[in-house]
Amino acid sequence: MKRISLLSTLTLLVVSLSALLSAQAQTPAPKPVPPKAPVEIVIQSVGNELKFAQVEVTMKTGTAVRLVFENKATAAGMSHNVVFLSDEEAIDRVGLAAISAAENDYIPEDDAILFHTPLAAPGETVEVTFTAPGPGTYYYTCTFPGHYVLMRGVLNVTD
Ligand SMILES: [Cu+2]
Repeated sequence: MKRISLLSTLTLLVVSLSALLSAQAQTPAPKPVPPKAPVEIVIQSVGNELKFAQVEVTMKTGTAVRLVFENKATAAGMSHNVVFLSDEEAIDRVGLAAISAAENDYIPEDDAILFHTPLAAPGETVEVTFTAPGPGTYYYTCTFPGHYVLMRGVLNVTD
């Protein structure tokens, strides 16, 4: 009598376990959230001038950004980059220091440098990806020798 009752308890347990397992198998797996594609921002230089076509760009804080820089120059030696800086005063300091940083593609050591593109030869397109910093006003310049004097822009990061 006792043996039968144990056997039926076991059977019941096995039945409920398999029911539970099959119920789990039928539950659809949660859809993976696709990573957000980065927002693309394009900055160009103007012909053979020392000028950015876009002198102000705006983005939301925390946004994944793919910044594309198109060097529209055709004249030899008109290489450019886009170097983002934490404050306006840093433009002159970094621009001057860059003159002696040829071995590092004119990117000097400076804490104010947030991110930068590689150096683009005339006609070349380069890019850099980054996460937009905290809300505030930032600046960008070209650090190819002498260009910082004229090539400047403002990056606005909003909440
Ligand atoms: Cu330049």
